[in-house]
Amino acid sequence: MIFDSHVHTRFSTDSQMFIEEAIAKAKSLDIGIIVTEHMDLEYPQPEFFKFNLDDYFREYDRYRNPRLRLGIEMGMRCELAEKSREMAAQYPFDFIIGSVHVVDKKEIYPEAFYQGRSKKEAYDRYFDTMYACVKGFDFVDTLGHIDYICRYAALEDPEIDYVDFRDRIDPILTLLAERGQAIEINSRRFDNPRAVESLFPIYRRFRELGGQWVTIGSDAHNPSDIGRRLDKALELAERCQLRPIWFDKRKPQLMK
Ligand code: HSO
Ligand code: ZN
Ligand code: ZN
Ligand code: ZN
Repeated sequence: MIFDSHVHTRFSTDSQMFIEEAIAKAKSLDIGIIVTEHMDLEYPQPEFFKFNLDDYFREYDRYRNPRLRLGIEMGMRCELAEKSREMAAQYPFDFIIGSVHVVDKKEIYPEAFYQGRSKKEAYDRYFDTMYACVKGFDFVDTLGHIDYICRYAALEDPEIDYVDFRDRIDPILTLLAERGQAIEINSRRFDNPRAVESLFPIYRRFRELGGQWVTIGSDAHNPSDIGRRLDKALELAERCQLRPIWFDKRKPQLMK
């Protein structure tokens, strides 16, 4: 079965989706989903991207079944690694995504982050931060959306050209591969064929460096995005000979 392993419902402060809506949509597509609510500790706006984990498991436990698993998307900051590790151990997550949303205490949005920096400077800083985070967050199951920075960059060409950043990307991929961690293929930008093509050399390199596993997620914040463009993500995995997996009780499960 295909799993959409990146879905945000109402415990995420930026989603209004009811879990029942997510379940209905997944059922209509005949796919499984993993709910992965946002938890960004010490976010620049402290009230954003947090939720109560006791409430989460109390309210959603009854929806848990073989096609619906409960996870989390942790915003990674290297100084939060130990606190995050404890959180991961304290709750019965099926799956943990580690994502970089914040660099140098700033959201990676044009106004906050670029400030006169060139694309090369800004993206280098993003990847250096990602490497430091991946080092500390050795317990996460997958690295979320490596191309997150492309979403909001106010650049004519926001894509990551692998050859321009290989010295920074390779250490990240090597570390994940060595530890047997997965990397996510996030399909959110996959309506744009340029986005898919520019990511191809990165995932192919992951395979070359010994990486084996990918998780697949739409990053849906509303029902209509659930499962969207997962076919393109699966196609990319196939081209790179990476195996799509999902997680149950923190254990990798082969898709199909
Ligand atoms: N809502 C965006 C940005 C975000 N920032 C998440 C922090 N956490 C990603 O879905
Ligand atoms: Zn979000
Ligand atoms: Zn994210
Ligand atoms: Zn997300």
